[in-house]
Amino acid sequence: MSTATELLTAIKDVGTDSARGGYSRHGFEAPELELREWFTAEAGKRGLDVEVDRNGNIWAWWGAPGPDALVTGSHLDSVPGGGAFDGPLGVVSSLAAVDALQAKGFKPGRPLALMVFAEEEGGRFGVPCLGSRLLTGATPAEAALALKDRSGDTFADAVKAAGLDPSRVGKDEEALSRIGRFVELHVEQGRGLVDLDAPVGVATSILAHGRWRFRFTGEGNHAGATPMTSRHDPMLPASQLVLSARWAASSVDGSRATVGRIEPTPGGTNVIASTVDVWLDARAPNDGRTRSVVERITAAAKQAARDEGCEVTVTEESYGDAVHFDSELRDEVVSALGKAPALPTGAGHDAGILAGHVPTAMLFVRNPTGVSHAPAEHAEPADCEAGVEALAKVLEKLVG
Ligand code: HGY
Ligand code: MN
Ligand code: MN
Repeated sequence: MSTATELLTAIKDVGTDSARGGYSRHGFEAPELELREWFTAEAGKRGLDVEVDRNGNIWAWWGAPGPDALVTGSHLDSVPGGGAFDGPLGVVSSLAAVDALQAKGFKPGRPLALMVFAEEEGGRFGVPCLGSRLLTGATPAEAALALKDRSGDTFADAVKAAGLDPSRVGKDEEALSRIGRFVELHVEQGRGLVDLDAPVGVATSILAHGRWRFRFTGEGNHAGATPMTSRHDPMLPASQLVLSARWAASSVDGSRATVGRIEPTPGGTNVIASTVDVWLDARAPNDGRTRSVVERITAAAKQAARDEGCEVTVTEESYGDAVHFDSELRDEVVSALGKAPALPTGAGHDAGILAGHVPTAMLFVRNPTGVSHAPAEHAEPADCEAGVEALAKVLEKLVG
């Protein structure tokens, strides 16, 4: 029997990133593949039957696979320089919850599976929740297979290297039909539970959120030989985009807009860039507000491009509307816990993708600082164990 903290400790050295700090465990790269093998071995130790679906999502079955299963799980991939808990806490907690239930001789009354979703962060191929989006058909196979990482490898290359058949990637009706209800445990990404003084909470909703790539094209030239009056420098409208993200989001209640990634080409210190790619992450409580924030930012970026004599193209790389979790399941989860606060999240999850197909709930574990997507992300061992206890209670109630 293992605790969540013991299981996290077992993988603490996998995918550490000495340059960025924290972890870089990108989908289907060596560290994440190592974690997949680790999870498969841990599931086998617990007598779970493991299979990998056509999209690279792992299913570990307690008992025979079957319809109307209760499924729980999360992801093992990380953002670049991410924390130790975002994703893995949900995965290790599902293993530890199985330990707790097996230790008391519990036997599921219906099929129960633990899942590890592929490429949840979109840290390698740019589309978040890619494994659950493919499973549900939210992302078409051909679009996914053509996605490229920074080194030019495609998602097709990655799944093939992981031993999967790219020609089978795509909506998986049969697998999806097995899921009766889905519950994901996740470290909270925010301070809601700190403010509520509770170790565990239940999710109410997820912000609408999307990612857009802006490509600014100007005139590459020499940094020293080009007079300031003769430039078409794409870095200027790119900079305007960054600044407008801040004021546009600050002017729309509850919204967030972030630029965390800018890639100039060619990227020389003494070179005026020819193009600059900028990725915008924008989120808000509903579709209308999200679109309004992105429209304001886009208008400012296009005006700045015109002023600098540059071109700009905008590509929507992913979008998901706001998610409101199934209230009946949420109430069942809260009643299984006796009492637990319900709170929203600004972070996206595979549970948000599945929520459009099956009743879905999320459990959050307190994060003392609220920091996430950074090495400082943390959850106290006692709160992690409270999360395992809560998940075990929910599983027992829902599959008993
Ligand atoms: O970006 C998100 O909100 C999630 O962590 N993938
Ligand atoms: Mn994340
Ligand atoms: Mn996550």
